[in-house]
Amino acid sequence: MELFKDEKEVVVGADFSNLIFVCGAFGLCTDISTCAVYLYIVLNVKLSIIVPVYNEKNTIQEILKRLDVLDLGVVEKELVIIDDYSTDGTRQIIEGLPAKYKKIFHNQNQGKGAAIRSGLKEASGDYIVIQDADMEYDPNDLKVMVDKMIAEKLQVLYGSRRLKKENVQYSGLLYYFGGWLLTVIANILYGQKITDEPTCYKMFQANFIKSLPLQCSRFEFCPEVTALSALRGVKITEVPISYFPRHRNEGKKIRWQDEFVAIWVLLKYRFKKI
Ligand SMILES: Nc1nc2c(ncn2[C@@H]2O[C@H](COP(=O)(O)OP(=O)(O)O)[C@@H](O)[C@H]2O)c(=O)[nH]1
Ligand SMILES: [Mg+2]
Repeated sequence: MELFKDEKEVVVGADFSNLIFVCGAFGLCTDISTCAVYLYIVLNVKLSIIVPVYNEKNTIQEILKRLDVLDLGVVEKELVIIDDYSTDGTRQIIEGLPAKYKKIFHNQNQGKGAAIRSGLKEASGDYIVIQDADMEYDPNDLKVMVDKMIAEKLQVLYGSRRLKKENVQYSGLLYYFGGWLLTVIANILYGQKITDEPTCYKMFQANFIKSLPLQCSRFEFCPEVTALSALRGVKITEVPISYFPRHRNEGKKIRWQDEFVAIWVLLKYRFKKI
């Protein structure tokens, strides 16, 4: 009975998409007890958004504002911010944030992958996604992603920049070609059918990603998590997402050398015993 009381409150106070979601839940149920269990699951889901940050004083406040107003409906959200020893004033901004954010401070710069691994230890959500501290991605896409994760009981879901035809801008030809090449290599080596391997928006069931033996420290988080997921038998699903690329002079830190590291990581895991 408690469940139905909760459900009523959610429907009354929810936006239209929540209503559809909850009605969808009813539609899937064959009997009242399955329905109660389904609703219980949906109403207790939390998404942890891990934000690795390094020297992003121009964008950190704006991206956090966008994440604050992001409405995930019945899904609760948790923000885990990792400052990777920023030296441009970003650290002081993060120190001054209210306690509702989970904050982690590295005492030396270790790289995006190391920051994500620190974030994973603190994340308490059922689902986990990575959000860069720049403005290249639109947090509103996270709602579509988490709803799909739940509805289709996925373990891994990538947001693909290539699947959205309106995304015509790229940070540069090298970035575009580099991303394409990594995608092709991942598909060939791991039998995937994805269109955007190095996307930042990678969402996981928390238990799944926490069980992976991640070792990355820098940008090789992406190829490592793709390789390890595939080796666990996951066929990665994608949804189209928006993309607003930034350039080197706007703070983009990934460099062409990182492309070779990423290729090496994809090759290494394919032929390594883990
Ligand atoms: N923790 C941490 N994050 C980093 C580091 N370098 C870059 N980042 C973060 O990683 C994200 C992505 O960086 P970016 O240069 O835009 O490369 P992208 O992966 O192509 O988007 C941003 O949020 C950066 O602040 C680093 O050394 N440590
Ligand atoms: Mg970025």
